[in-house]
Amino acid sequence: MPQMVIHTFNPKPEQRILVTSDVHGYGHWLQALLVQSKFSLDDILVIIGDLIEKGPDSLGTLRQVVQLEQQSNVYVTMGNVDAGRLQMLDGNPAELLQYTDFMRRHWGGCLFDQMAREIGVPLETSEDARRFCKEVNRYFDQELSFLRSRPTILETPDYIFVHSGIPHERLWELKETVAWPYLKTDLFMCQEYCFDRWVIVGDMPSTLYNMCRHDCNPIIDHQRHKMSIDGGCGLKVYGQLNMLCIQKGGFDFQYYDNLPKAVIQTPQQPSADSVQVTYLERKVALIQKGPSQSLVRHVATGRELWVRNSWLRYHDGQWSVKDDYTDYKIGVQPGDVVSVVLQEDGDWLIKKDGIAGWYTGDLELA
Ligand SMILES: [Mn+2]
Repeated sequence: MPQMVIHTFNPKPEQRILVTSDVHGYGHWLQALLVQSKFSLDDILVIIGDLIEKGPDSLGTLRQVVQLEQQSNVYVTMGNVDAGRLQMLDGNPAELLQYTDFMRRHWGGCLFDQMAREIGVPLETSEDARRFCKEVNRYFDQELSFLRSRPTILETPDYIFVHSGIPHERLWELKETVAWPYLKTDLFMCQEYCFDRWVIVGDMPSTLYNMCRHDCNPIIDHQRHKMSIDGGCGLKVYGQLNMLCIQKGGFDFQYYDNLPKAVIQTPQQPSADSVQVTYLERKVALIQKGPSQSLVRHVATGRELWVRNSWLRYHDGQWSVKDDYTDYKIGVQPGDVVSVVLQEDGDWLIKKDGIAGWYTGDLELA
């Protein structure tokens, strides 16, 4: 069980603090975002956990961050996924094998898969898995020691950085407890506690809090002093890697995604009202089936929306959406440069300023 560890640092007054989280194997996005935000030795960089899994290169990303962290101005905390993989290496090899197999089928691979290939150990049988667990610590000592030594919490006089959340600010009471509740907590932004210092978390894509549309931008709660910055990098087709910039007590942010860019040709007014259904509460009731879209009622909220039929699933007498869905129509002007997420029945799902929605006009791919 990972133990709660707190590290402290003191930024200089006026020093810029850049904060990102949940890189999930997208090291090349992190690199692009560091260039985009002009990160230098004058700044501080904080990465709030979940470096690996789901993206294309977990091992490469881990190594990239190991290198980066050798700079004295870079701080990296533990994420639940990072901690989960470390626990698997110390646990039952059969479980590790089962997990690797699952990740190969659903995500095209994982950290263990990459590591096994690099050592040249197959990872197919329980005998292989036992051998892998023995060899892996020796071969990947630098990477795994780095991951094992990540703190749970980073604190400064004004900020607390933690992967998923904390129940209150009395950090001394949390010391030497099990770290799990702070690496994985439910809906931290909905929890009532108000903090004096700002608490900044990742872990859950911020869009999952939004009832109306796909919004990947950080959520800033000025009343409770907390902020959720996970842009859904690697987890959402419309996701992005967010970089929060803290300077002189103010907040600003940038993001990176590598979606194709396009120029808007036709103006479109935004929807006055819209609904987002996410995988957290995906059940819907069918009201009216149409040829390409159907009218449904979202079971959790009672709100009605039209859903494209290709997003609808029927299983065991229950309708649901296969993935996050919104009926939001995005507001755009000719000349706007947008990211193109996907095309469906001649309509586009596009993203502008971190918010994704449907567009029925013409666009020109850049
Ligand atoms: Mn996480």
